[in-house]
Amino acid sequence: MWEKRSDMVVYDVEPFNAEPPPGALLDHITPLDTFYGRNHGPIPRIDAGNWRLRVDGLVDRPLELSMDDLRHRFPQRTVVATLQCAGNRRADLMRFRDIPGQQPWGPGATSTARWSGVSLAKVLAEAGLQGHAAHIAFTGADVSQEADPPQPFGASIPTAKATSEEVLLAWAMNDQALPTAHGAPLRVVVPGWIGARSVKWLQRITAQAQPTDNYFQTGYSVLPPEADPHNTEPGEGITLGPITIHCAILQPEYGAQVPAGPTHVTGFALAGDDRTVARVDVSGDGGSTWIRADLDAPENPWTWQHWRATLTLPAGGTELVARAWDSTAAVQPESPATVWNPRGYANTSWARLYVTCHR
Ligand SMILES: Nc1nc2c(c(=O)[nH]1)N[C@H]1C(S)=C(S)[C@@H](COP(=O)(O)O)O[C@H]1N2
Ligand SMILES: [Mo]
Repeated sequence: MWEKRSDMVVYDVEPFNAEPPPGALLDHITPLDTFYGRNHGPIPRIDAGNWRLRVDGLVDRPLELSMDDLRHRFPQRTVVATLQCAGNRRADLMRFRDIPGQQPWGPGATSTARWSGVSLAKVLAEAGLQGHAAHIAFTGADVSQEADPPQPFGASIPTAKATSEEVLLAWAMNDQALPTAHGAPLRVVVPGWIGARSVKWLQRITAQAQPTDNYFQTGYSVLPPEADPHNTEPGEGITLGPITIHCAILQPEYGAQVPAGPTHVTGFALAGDDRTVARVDVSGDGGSTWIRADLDAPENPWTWQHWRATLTLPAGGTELVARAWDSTAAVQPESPATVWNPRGYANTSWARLYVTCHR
């Protein structure tokens, strides 16, 4: 049903949560069978023929659109964009301090696709957004028992982002029909923002004055380190939206045995929102000395950039480290201790990984 490669790292089967091994993410575009999956409920059964998208709330002309309407009444648009879960690289936070009840994602809760559909901006324009419509809320068809109370998965983004041309209602991924696992018949893609805002199995779009009160909107927030994630005060967390600069090492993999001497190190960096990656440095000695990695040019602000470097590693155990800067010169914080938070989101700290080198 999930149609994934056999070497996925599977955290849960139902709801399905799985990431590919890091070495599978070296391609610019991630194949469909390799793309990570992140779910909070069972896949809903949707008959695409009877399915309708409702657009309502603070609009002049509420809409009900079929897939045919979407395909024929609006210009089609394709955007390459990386999708990344806010829990990406949580495992590195958990090595610093445990985070009970959360999946220990590695760097692979990140994947890139060529998404096709229509710009959300065009659909909102047809509905006629009213002046006080400050947020655009999305509701999926899957009902999550993880929510309190159980409810469909939902999210919202500010109107300024929602009316940017790159935000899509997508029905195709890598020029193929959007797989059921990734939200067919229609999903939102919010390039440069945490994956949780890219609602799958989309059913309803609502223009409103406030952010959505859906459980998952504030669920995906960074709480202060001392907060109890099961008993939070309103406004205690910082609700996540745009991704911030970070990177990951994909090769070699954590704990690998490699020959001493010149070793190729590769990874990706992702700046998020409207920024690009400007520089990546790599160290083969735990951060004492650094070299500048060779960095791919940005395709657009919302897509990862791969980088590579050759480090000369001595025999024995060593720590590989990578750190990235974005186009505003913001740089990653050094330690997981700086960014640790009770739900384990947005680990932007330097990428670190131990390898053993043999002669
Ligand atoms: N309807 C719905 N949309 C959803 C989710 C979900 O559980 N239900 N998970 C979100 C999260 S947290 C992420 S990271 C991405 C993952 O998208 P993918 O499974 O296509 O990789 O989808 C988002 N959209
Ligand atoms: Mo996510």
